[in-house]
Amino acid sequence: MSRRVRETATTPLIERLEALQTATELGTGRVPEAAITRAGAVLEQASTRRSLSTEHTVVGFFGATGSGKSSLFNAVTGRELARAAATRPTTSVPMAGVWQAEGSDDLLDWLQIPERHQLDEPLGTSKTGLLRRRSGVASGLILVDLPDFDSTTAANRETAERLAGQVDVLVWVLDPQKYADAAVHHEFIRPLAAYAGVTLVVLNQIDLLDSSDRTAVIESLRGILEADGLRRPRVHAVSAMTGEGIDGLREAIADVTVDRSAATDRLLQDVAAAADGLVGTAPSSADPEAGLREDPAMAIGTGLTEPGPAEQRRLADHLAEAAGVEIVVAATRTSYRLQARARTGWPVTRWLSRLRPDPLRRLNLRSRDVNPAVNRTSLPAPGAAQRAQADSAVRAFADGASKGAPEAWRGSIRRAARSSSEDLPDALDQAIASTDISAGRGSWWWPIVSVVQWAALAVALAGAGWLAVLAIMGYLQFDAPPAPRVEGLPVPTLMLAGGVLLGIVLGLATGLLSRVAASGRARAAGRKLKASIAHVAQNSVVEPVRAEVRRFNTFSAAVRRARG
Ligand SMILES: Nc1nc2c(ncn2[C@@H]2O[C@H](COP(=O)(O)OP(=O)(O)O)[C@@H](O)[C@H]2O)c(=O)[nH]1
Ligand SMILES: [Mg+2]
Repeated sequence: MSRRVRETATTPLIERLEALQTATELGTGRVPEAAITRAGAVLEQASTRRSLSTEHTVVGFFGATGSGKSSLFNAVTGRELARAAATRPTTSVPMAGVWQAEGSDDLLDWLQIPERHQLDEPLGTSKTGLLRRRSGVASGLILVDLPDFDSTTAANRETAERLAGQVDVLVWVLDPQKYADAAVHHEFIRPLAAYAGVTLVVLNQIDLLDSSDRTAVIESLRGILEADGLRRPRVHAVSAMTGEGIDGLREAIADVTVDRSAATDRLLQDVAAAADGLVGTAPSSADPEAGLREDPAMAIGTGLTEPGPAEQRRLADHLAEAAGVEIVVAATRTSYRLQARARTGWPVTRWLSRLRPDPLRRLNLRSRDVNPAVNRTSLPAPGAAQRAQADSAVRAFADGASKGAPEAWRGSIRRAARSSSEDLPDALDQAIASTDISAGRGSWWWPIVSVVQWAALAVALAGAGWLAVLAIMGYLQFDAPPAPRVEGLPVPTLMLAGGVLLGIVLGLATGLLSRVAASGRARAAGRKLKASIAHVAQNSVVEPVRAEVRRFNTFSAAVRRARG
């Protein structure tokens, strides 16, 4: 039964490890390398620890030189195994006392503890016999005496630090002289405060305190521990020398061992801390809580919203501006009007309009015979200003999309937005070149007006010719027949004046009409060009940003699950 209970009890750990795995994979290349490395180490450590023995609980004694770790080890085991000393050399190699040694070898190898003592006695005196009595089944306890955390020998410190990262239960051994030592608290207890659930605090050498001072010292220590981040810490006041309080400590150790959940609890804590590190700025092993403090809660808590149509439109508008769509639109308008005048203007003056070059042709946007797919415009190459404009539009879009995300992800979303910034100006130019803006296409009414213009000119010329013939005949003293009259006015004069007047009036009228039509053309061209630009923006900027936002959302969901 206990096995089944244990298996279901480890399921949340497996889920959270998987979540951490996912978050680590998704965060790679995004969040700081150190956090990824740390999460990777936690994943590896968890899988190793779980593959070793779940039957054993590793309890380590940590503390400063002379606090009494070795003495306490002896007192708890009831055997003089460890060398306790007032002067150096102090403990330099970790030593383990093992209850139920079977199956513990690999675990001890992994912990790199060479010195092992098999202990068959129930934990403590036969009177207490706690482990055996409580569990009913044999429970594995591995008690470890460690070198000093503040050892002057670097190798000793490293051993202690390494094992602080590996054991299932941390026991802080303090003494009345140094219990308030700032270095101990800041450098060791505080950074490991997240492990409060698997931490025991022992105030050793209590025999050195008058009974009247004890409560005050214990209260003071509790206050400091709370400030370290250990919530409602319980302090075991003991004396390794007199044996006072040792039974209570044994009982506390037996409790966590019988539970067999310490290993899992510790790993859950490791996973949560690693997940915190993944959303922090630059968590270091010296300050694993950096992530917690910097918590950019909102985006991690809820994920980001993918950029919507309004943001996309704004981006496209800015890019269109930077790409020179307005220039093309203006050219479309002018081009139409020039052509309209050339085709429908008063024939006598329409040649004048040919003196002005067609702006669309100058932009290389009128050559219909060139394959538009490979066509290039001759729009002025984007200058620094336009480039800056396009860049800032892309940046604004990325910043909007990443708002609330941790800095590292804001950077990665910005990078995604700029992933094709090299090719963006070209792509935009291409989009303009390949958009059909009806360049060079006339209007249905042009030929009609043209015919009328030519007819009017012909009538005027006929009138003028007629008048000329009459004038020449008069000059030569021929008797010319009088010109017919309408309403008292001579017909040839009417033809000349009427034809010229019609041509001019019609020219003015079509000028107005072509102005209106040109605006319509320009608007339509603007719409089409913006649609093309929007398409490019979609492929080069919006989609990459979307993908990265989705990646972040999956990442933050995984972090939430890993945090539990
Ligand atoms: N008075 C008193 N001295 C102790 C107690 N525990 C340890 N000591 C002494 O403190 C010194 C250092 O002890 P040791 O166990 O080597 O400390 P460690 O460096 O933390 O392993 C030794 O001289 C011990 O005899 C205690 O509870 N009371
Ligand atoms: Mg020692």
